[in-house]
Amino acid sequence: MNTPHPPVPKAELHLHIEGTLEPELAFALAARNGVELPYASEEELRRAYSFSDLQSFLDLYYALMAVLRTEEDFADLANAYLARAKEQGVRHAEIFFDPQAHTVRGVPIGTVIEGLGRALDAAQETYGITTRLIMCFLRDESAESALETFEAARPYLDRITAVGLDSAEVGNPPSKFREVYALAREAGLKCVAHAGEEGPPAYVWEALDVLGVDRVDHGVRCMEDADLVARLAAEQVPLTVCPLSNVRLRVIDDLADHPLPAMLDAGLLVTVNSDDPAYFGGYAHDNFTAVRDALRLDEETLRTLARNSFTASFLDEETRAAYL
Ligand code: ES4
Ligand code: ZN
Repeated sequence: MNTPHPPVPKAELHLHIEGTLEPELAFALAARNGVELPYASEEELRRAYSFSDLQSFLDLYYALMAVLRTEEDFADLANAYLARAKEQGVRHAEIFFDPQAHTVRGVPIGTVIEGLGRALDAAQETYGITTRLIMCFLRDESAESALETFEAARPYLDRITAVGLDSAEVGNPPSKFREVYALAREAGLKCVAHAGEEGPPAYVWEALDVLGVDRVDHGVRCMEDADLVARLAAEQVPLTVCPLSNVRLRVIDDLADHPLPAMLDAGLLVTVNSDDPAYFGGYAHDNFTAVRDALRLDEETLRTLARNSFTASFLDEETRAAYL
């Protein structure tokens, strides 16, 4: 296809690797591993991608992971993502993974990290993409389970840049994970957390004040609290906003009503990301294009968003400067 405007170079900072599992790869891995999927075809599976809220998505997201079993599966998953990311202008990707979603099925954490690591180690050479890994705790699991997961990951911490917090937000506030975040910080890791997606502004405050996060994932509901917006703007805490995700999970009714422009106007350090692109209808550049069209963003705003993505990254200063 002829591309008159190549996608702007950008960093992807909010991307669940399990959320890049496309139906085609899901069926291929199911066949390879002898796993039965409750869908007759890729088309039938795609028809299930109609979500009413975060939980309805998570149910399918966790169910499809049954096909991920071996190191090779995780390497294939990450390579498929990186190939698409390259086409979308992604030069740097900070990638979430959910170890508990795999260990609960009997897949060792080492299999997950070594498999993803194998693909990521080759990414610079193969795709021209630098990468980081962010290990997420499932907030609807217990604090003890998060602590056990962190201890199981200790031998692999040299492969991990940050810890994160995801899954069902409401009823599972950041403060539940105070202890494991303190351990992660002691071990020299950066900290991020999903907050203010479906949950209230109070959860964003907790992510900042109790967990000490370096970035907030989503954070769109901060706009309901002027004091919180002032704090986030003053400290230039990055927010990794995921526009197509917000629409598909009904966090926002319509992309044309997305608070992204208001967030930029408020002086927030906002980035645009794809979250679970296989499920939400688009990768990084698709999200840029969608907000450009729905919100009539000009070229300068798009350049600001691309620049913010590198500014908000966990790259070392020298590498970041080379991108900016
Ligand atoms: C997620 Cl969109 C979203 N929100 C919270 N947790 C998640 N895990 C994967 N996608
Ligand atoms: Zn997410």
